[in-house]
Amino acid sequence: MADYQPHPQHKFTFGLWTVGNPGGDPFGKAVRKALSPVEIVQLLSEVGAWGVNFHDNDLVPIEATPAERDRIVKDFKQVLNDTGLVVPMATTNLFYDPAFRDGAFTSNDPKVRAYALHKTMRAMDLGVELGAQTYVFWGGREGTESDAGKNALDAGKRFREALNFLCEYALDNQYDLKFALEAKPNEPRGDIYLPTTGAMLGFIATLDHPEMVGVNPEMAHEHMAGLNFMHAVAQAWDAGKLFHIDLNDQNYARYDQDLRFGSQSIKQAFFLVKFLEDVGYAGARHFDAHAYRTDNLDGVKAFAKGCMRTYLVLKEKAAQFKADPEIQALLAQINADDGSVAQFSGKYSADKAKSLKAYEFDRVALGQRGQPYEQLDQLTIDLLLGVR
Ligand code: DIG
Ligand code: MN
Ligand code: MN
Repeated sequence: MADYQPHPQHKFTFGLWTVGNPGGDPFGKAVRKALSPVEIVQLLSEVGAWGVNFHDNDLVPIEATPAERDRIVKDFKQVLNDTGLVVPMATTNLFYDPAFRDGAFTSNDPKVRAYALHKTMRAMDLGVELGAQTYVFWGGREGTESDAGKNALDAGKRFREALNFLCEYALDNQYDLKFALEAKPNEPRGDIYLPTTGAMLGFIATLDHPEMVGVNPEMAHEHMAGLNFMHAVAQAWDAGKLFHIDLNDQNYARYDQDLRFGSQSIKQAFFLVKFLEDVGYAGARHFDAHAYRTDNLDGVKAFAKGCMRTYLVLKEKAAQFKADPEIQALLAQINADDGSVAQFSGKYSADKAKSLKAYEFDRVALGQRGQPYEQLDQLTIDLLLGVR
């Protein structure tokens, strides 16, 4: 039995805004003292995280003077040095300030669109200065509450123009940065453009530098859209675009809950961890989540430890699944192939099509082949419940 203790090789990361979340919500004010970035890094070091991520204004307040910025960055670098934590990812807050209330890159106001580029370039500089190699774009305000006022085609063109510009900025400055686009279907009321990971994958293909751009799927956001998170991640992986991942948990079809990883949808979390471990995903396991509003600082630490512990428990369950003889025997039976149609697989040829069209199938027999999924799924449940 493993000890489920996090180690750097697990690459567990948290954003400053996650364990630093003071517990405010749309219907209640903060319940916990605000922690400084230095205090947050010290907390993450204490619980065993490998890295810390940030939005520009999580670290440097939007009103900070250049001198204040420099001091904050200096103190942050010092605590990173003291604790050994790294900064794998950075991102821009293009959603909190009122300037972005009609969007940032997709705003109808060209001055806001220009300001969003200005702010993002400076935030990229900060992220690179602190070692980030992945840059996330989450368009929290890139959407509409009424489609009367914004042309969806213009919005897509504006977003594309902004990303093309920023890819060129990264190239021009020899930044070793990969961009990761994060989808979300809606905010409390509005509809966000490019609402799912699948939509983002389609959009990336329209960019000038698609090779620089991937996705940052988030479990809560795909669940909000009623989707299977592991399937979205598998599509991203298949496309070579899984550049980052946001792990948390979420009831289906609810507003973004950003719950502790594995606290709600244990089976979905298992199949996600199994997928990442099966394919050898080597990126950061980023927990974009926060503690219950009911908890104080000890609860925040328990939250962070719980995210990592559950990942490691499920990683062990995935290894048990692979080693379980009964499960593996069922999988062999399920995937049995008598080779009788092997000549039809693979690339097209006119001869292949001709002989396949002429081939005599026993359709009735095809329909009589059942699959033992009930038995297999119960074995999976037994595994997850710890009775196997
Ligand atoms: C919301 O899930 C978004 C923001 O927290 C942030 O921009 C991004 C980074 O993971 N996730
Ligand atoms: Mn979220
Ligand atoms: Mn996220």
